Amino acid sequence: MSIPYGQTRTRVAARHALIAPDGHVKSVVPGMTGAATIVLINPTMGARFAQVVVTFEAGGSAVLPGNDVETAGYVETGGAILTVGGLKQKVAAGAFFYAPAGAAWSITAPKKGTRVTLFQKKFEPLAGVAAPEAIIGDAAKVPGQPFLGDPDARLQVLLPDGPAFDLAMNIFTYQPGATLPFVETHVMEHGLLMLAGQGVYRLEDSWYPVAAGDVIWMASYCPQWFVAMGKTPASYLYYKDVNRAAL
Ligand code: UGY
Ligand code: MN
Repeated sequence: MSIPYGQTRTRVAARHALIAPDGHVKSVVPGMTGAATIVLINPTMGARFAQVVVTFEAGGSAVLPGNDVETAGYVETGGAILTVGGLKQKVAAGAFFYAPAGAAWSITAPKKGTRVTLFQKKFEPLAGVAAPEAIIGDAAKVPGQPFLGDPDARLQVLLPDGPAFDLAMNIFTYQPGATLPFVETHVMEHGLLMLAGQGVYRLEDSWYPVAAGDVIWMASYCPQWFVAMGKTPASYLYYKDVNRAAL
C-alpha cells in the first residue's frame, strides 16, 4: 500500500517508538561493506542498546572487531557464512548468533538480499560468573513454549537463560486472536521486529496497528500489550536486557 505524501505510521515518543519501513534511511557504519545498514534504535533515542538491520548485496560483508560490545543477530532472509569467535558456519534464514564482548565476528558471502537484524549493547560482566561464549544456532530447532500457559502464544528463547547473559533474544508467535495476557510494565527494555503477520501493539496509552517489517522500541516501564489480528499467525523477534542488579 502506498503512503500518501507527508504521512507515515512512524512515531518517536519519549518512552517508545514505532519505526515503519517507509521512513528508513541508510547509515554508513564501520565494518559494513556492500550492504544497506539502518540504525533503527540507539542511545540517541533514549535506549541503552542498538537495533540495526543490514541488507546485503551479493559480495557484501560485515566484519566487526572484538570490543566491549556484545551482539545478538538473527538472519531474517537469505543466507551467508557466519564466523563468531572460533565458530564458523554456513547459515540460512532462521539462524541466529551471539558474539560475546571481545569476540570478533563476521558475515561473509551473503546471498543477495540477505537481511540480518542485530541487537548490540555494552556487556555488563557479573562478578564471579564466567562471561558467555560464542553461539550459532537455528531458531527452527528451538521449541516454542506456551507463554504463561497459553498454547496460542508461544515463546522461543534463543539464547541460554542463565546469569552469564545480560541480554535475551526471543521469538514470540501468536495465533490470530491471541494476546499478551496482561499489560506488562517492567524495567527491561525491548527492541522488537515484526517478522510475520499483523496485530495491534499497545505502547503506553497509544494503540498502533503493526505488521511485518515494523520495529518497536519500548523503554523501561513502557506499559505494553499485543493482540494478533488477521488470518495468519503473528510473530516478532525481540531483545531484552536481563539478569543484572536493580541498583
Ligand atoms: O519478555 C517479555 O517481556 C515479553 N513478554 N514482552 C513483550 O512481548 N512485549
Ligand atoms: Mn515485555
